[in-house]
Amino acid sequence: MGAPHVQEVPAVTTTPQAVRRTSPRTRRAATPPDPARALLPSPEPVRMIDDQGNRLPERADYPEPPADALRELYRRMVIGRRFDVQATTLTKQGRLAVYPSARGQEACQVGAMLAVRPTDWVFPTYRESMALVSRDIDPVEVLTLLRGDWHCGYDPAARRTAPQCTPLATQTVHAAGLAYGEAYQGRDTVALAFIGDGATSEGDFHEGVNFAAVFKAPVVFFVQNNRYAISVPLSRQTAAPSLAYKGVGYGVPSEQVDGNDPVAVLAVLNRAVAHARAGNGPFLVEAHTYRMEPHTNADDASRYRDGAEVDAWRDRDPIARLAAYLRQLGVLDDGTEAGVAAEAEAYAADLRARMNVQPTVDPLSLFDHVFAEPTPQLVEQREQVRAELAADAEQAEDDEQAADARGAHDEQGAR
Ligand SMILES: Cc1ncc(C[n+]2csc(CCOP(=O)(O)OP(=O)(O)O)c2C)c(N)n1
Repeated sequence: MGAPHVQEVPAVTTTPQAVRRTSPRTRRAATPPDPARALLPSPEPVRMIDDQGNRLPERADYPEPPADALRELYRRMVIGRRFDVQATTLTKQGRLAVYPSARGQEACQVGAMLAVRPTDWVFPTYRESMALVSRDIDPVEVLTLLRGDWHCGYDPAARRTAPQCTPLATQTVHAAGLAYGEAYQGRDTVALAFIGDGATSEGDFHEGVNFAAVFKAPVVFFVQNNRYAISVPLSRQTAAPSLAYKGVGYGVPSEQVDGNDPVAVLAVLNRAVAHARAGNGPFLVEAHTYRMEPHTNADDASRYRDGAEVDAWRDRDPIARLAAYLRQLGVLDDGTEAGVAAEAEAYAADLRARMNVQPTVDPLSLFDHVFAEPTPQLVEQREQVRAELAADAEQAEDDEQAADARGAHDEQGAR
């Protein structure tokens, strides 16, 4: 998809002095500053365009990303959605074992990838296939795990992208550790960890955030609150007014953003990444969004939510909102929109063609790369599988010879 645009923005200053807006009178009163104030998210999710794509009043704290970055965001969101639809179709054709769709979450998935540098590390969950293709990872490599062929289809070290994590929240601990290590070695790498609303109830999430805060690890914890953890609604997940408060408790500056407003998502994440890169420690962002599709192709979402709710979110579609705004800016017209749509179709056609080729996989490779030093149990299991495969192959050869012999006999009889 071409090189992602990287925008440099100032870091968030979290010193109490910087956030205190005091009149001369209150300054004289010398009220001790409240350090917690600097950590608090905005009372309402940050929005920069409304549901119809009209610009809202500018905010001094979040500079709007430049128009070329927004156009690139749009292009990648359109391709990302087409990829997502194609992947869902591949499950129906038996080409993918399972696919968790990110439809409706395009602003978050793609915005996050435009906010980080190629040298930063990304820690995705099973939901982030769209984000990974937006990071220019080959879509077939991205889907290798979900096809069940291999632990991970891309090289995590080369792509600076951890394998997609299915155990909830474990990636937050990995991100904290990696970010700490990078900073310790004097590098300005940022780690961005994706996390779902449900997974913020997991112990690992809290341990990861706490570790990053205490050791000032440059991590951006990016919570995509898509309102459901499979069938469990947000109301059963937290009583907090925003998941962003979960960062505040650990001393992490936090923000909440309209996750279907692509302009705001990119602006907020740009700032969060700049904050972490500048050595100020972690930052937590909660994006309010919605999972338009079932949890995976194996789920029936109509059993726990009604169609009216889904329809209401359809009206806040992030791609339509951004397209409307870009038209107002004068950087999108019918021609460019058609060009992007054609590019997305070609992308899906190429993915389809390559996913329709049956892969050849060595069953014994299942045991590779699980541990640097395989455990005795793994060595034993590997040997067991090897022996079974060898016995199967021998049996198949015997069967073939017997069939040949029968064939030759029948032929003689017929003469
Ligand atoms: C430790 C652990 N517990 C339970 C599960 C089963 N599980 C898979 S996805 C999921 C829901 C997660 O919801 P959320 O964190 O909101 O992310 P989303 O799927 O909505 O992106 C659960 C409970 C798991 N994968 N790992």
